[in-house]
Amino acid sequence: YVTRVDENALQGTALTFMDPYVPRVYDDDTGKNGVFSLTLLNNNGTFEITPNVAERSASFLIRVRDNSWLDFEQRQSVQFKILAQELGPATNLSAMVNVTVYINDVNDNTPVFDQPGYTVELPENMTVGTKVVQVHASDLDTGLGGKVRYTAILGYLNTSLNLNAETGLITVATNSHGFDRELMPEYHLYVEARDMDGAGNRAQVPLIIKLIDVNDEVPVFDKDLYEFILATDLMGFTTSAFIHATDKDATAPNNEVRYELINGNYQNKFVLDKVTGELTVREKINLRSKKYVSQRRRRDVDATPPIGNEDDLFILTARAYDLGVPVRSSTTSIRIYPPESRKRIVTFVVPGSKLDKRKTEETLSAITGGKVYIHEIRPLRPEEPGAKDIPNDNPNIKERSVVTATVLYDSSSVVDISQIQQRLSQHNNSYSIMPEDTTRTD
Ligand SMILES: [Ca+2]
Ligand SMILES: [Ca+2]
Ligand SMILES: [Ca+2]
Ligand SMILES: [Ca+2]
Repeated sequence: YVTRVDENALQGTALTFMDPYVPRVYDDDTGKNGVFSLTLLNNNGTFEITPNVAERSASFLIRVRDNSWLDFEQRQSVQFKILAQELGPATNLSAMVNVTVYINDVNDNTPVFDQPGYTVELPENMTVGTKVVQVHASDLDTGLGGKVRYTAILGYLNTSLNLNAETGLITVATNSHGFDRELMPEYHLYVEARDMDGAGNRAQVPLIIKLIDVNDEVPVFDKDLYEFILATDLMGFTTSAFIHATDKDATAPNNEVRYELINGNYQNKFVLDKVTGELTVREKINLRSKKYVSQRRRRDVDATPPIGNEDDLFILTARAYDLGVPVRSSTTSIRIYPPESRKRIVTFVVPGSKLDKRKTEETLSAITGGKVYIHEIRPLRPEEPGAKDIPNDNPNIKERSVVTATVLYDSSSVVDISQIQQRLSQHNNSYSIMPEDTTRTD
């Protein structure tokens, strides 16, 4: 007898025998001599036969009793015998027949990846085409049930990766992939494989991409401009004088910051601590010598003394650099004012949109009686508080600007009202004291 059964066939599944196999047994004896039993030999309890006892003639039925042997991946067939044994007291004749049951393969295995997980290390600045990893999964089933395709990458930034469905090769899909060591040290994704050529059973495996920090962040100073005032003894400052920059890189030495003065420190009057960023005075500052030097530098400038003591102002440029490769750096300005200075950050609302920075500084200096250093000039937005405070009935005033400046007062501030009055009288409106541009100034 020969037949086929699906693997994993459930208990009770009957074997069907097709022509020429007729599931029938008979014994031509009559009476008790025609009574016989039917048993299965050597099938490990996989099948059972009914009836167990018959007389003269019977159709038999073989059913699955225990399907643990019906695993195509273990064996392709089960072979056993049927024994028909007479039971009469005076006779002991028997017959045996071979049965071969071939097992049909069923797609009962999911693909299995070669590794429980894939972990790779890549630099955060990897570029398009960079190989991430090649995954592989196999499937025990035969035919289409064992044909594996790699069908998906799942998880955050999965669209930044390409997956070859045939080979399992994963590459970086774009230069702007978004993997950033400063945002996350590692990214957890999954790779999916399916049998039936991509339409069947699914399997997933973790893919962990660990990013290696690259020196792609520049140290950035907390401020564009640092201002310090010399103490009266000219040996230090009125406050501790630190500059500070932050480097967002994730690891050292890419985020280790050092400081240096790169401009303005004539005669090495100032010392900048390389590590802490603290600015100190090397030895007592001689202001007159600085005046002398700067007067010599600009002796062709007009003889009128500037308002305040501009000559006593030191302007340094400092650089913050990291210890990564390649080195990245940025700069900031440091202004050091003479002793007795009183400085205020003041925001002025000024008519006009194209202000001349130097002339505006002069005008604001005349009005405030201090020395004005402009940081920023920008247009006044209509919704800003200051926008409402200026009357709109003057047809000449269409645009206004916001000027942010440091106003520096030394021990003797002078406001010359007559100078302001003179500017007012030269023009019929009060706003014309501001020099809007070179053609309309004064
Ligand atoms: Ca199978
Ligand atoms: Ca399969
Ligand atoms: Ca860096
Ligand atoms: Ca980095």
